[in-house]
Amino acid sequence: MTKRGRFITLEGGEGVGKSTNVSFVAECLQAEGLEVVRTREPGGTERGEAIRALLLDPAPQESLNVDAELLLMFAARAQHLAEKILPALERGAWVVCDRFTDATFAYQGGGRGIAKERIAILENFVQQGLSPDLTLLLDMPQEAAKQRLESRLSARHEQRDRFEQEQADFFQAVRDAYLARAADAPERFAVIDAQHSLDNVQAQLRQTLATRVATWR
Ligand code: Z5A
Repeated sequence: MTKRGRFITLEGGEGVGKSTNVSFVAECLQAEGLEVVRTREPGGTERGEAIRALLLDPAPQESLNVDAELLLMFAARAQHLAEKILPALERGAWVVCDRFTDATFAYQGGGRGIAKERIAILENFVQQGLSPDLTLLLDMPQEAAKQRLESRLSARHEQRDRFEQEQADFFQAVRDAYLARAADAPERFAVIDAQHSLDNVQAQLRQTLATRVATWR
C-alpha cells in the first residue's frame, strides 16, 4: 500500500515571503526524491482560481458581505481538496500549499471578526478531520512586511487587491490571530522569523524541514 503523503502549508500576513519560499520548500523536498505538488489558496484549481478572482477583485463598489467571503473561501477549499490535495496525498505525493485554513482563522476570524467557533463548523464540514502535518508561519512586524509588498507592487506595476487595501489595524489583528494559533498548536506550527535576509529565512526553513521530515520517514 502507498504511504499517504504529507501536507505542508505556508502562512503569514501580506508580503512576508510566502510565494517566494513555497518554491524553496518544494525544491528542498524534491531534492529528497519526493513527489511534490505545489499549490495555493484561495485557488489551486480552475474553479478555485475563478473564486480567487472574485475574492481579490478591488473593482466592485459594493462591499462583499463577510459571511459570503468566508463561504467563498471554503467553497474554493472544498474544490481544491477534492480535485487536487486529497488525490495527491492518497497517491503518496507531498503537498506544499501557499495558505490554507489558518488563513481563514487569521483573516476572516482575526481581521473581519467572525467567531472562530463559526469558522470551525465549516472547517469540520469541508475538511472532515484533515489538517496540515506542518505549518510554516512566516512572521514579521507588519510595517516591514508592508514595505516589502509596496516595493514589489511598484516594481511590477501591480494594483493592490481587495485585501491589500485594508489598514494597519486589520493586518495587526491578522498577525495576532496567526501567533495565537501557533501558540495553541506548537506540534503542528513552526514559527519562522521572516524579517531577516532571504538566505537566513531559507536556512531556518531548511533546518525545520530537516528536523520534521526526519521524524516522518
Ligand atoms: N485569504 C483569506 O482572507 N482567507 C483565506 O482563507 C485565504 C486567503 C486562503 C490572497 O492571498 C489573499 O487571500 C490574502 C489573504 C486572503 N490577502 N492578503 N493580504 P495571497 O497569498 O496571494 O496574498 P498575499 O499575502 O498578499 O501574498 P503576497 O503579496 O504574494 O505576499 P507573500 O507571498 O507573502 O510575499 P512575496 O511575494 O514572496 O514577497 C514579497 C516581496 O518581498 C517580494 O518582492 C520578495 O522578493 C521580497 N522578499 C521575500 N522574502 C524576502 C526577504 N527575506 N528579504 C527581503 N525581501 C524579501
